[in-house]
Amino acid sequence: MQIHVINPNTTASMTDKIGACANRVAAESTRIHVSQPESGPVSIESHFDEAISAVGVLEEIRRGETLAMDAYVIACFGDPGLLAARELTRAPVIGIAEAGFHLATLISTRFSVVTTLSRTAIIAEHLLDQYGFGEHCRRVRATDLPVLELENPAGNAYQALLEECQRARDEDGIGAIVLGCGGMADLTERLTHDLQMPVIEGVSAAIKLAESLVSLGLGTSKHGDLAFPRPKPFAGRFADWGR
Ligand code: 5HY
Repeated sequence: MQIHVINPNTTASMTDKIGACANRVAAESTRIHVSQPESGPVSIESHFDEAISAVGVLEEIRRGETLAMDAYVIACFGDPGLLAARELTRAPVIGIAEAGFHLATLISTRFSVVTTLSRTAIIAEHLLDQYGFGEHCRRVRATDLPVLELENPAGNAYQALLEECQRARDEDGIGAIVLGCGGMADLTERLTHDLQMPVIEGVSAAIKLAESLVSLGLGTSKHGDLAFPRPKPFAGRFADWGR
């Protein structure tokens, strides 16, 4: 089984970290391909960043389709371009936010999300409502860490994240925590140990969900809104995207 993991931002160290996490949890028979768009923001921290990164995600899906991938993972907590990506393939496409939410509701009645900047918390709240998990999530908390602070080994990102998770554990009446950034993929075990509470990060969750769907022969439905886009000419820089 071949799974294409896409880091929608253009920071290679974060792409490597996400790839290492995916390889750590993937089944023996699963082959992980990891990539990032050639163009786009080094980190995704706003609606604007998301909109631009979504085009990069679609470029990577189009490339993956030429390599016959069995599934795709969008490894940014805003799940940028998720539905558009599903239109381009029969393979399952899993966003790490949606995957994290699904697993959290399987092991806890209520969970909280701990993410990066407070300005991106609203994006997670929109996704919770869009996916129908609003009732299950008690709170989306922000550490106000810029995304790339997670790439700074000398920084105090871990301590800031741990303290916000401790507040969530002690104040929100929850049974689990979902980490709100692909760049937190390598912190799960340590946080789980230090918090003594289930901590879920989306990259691992998405890999296991993708493997389950593929092994069940389930892919993106082509009936209804996720059918392939209707063929039409595209102008300008997207001219070769026309079908
Ligand atoms: C992410 N940004 O997972 C999101 C996190 C966020 O570049 N990778 C990013 O803050 O929404």
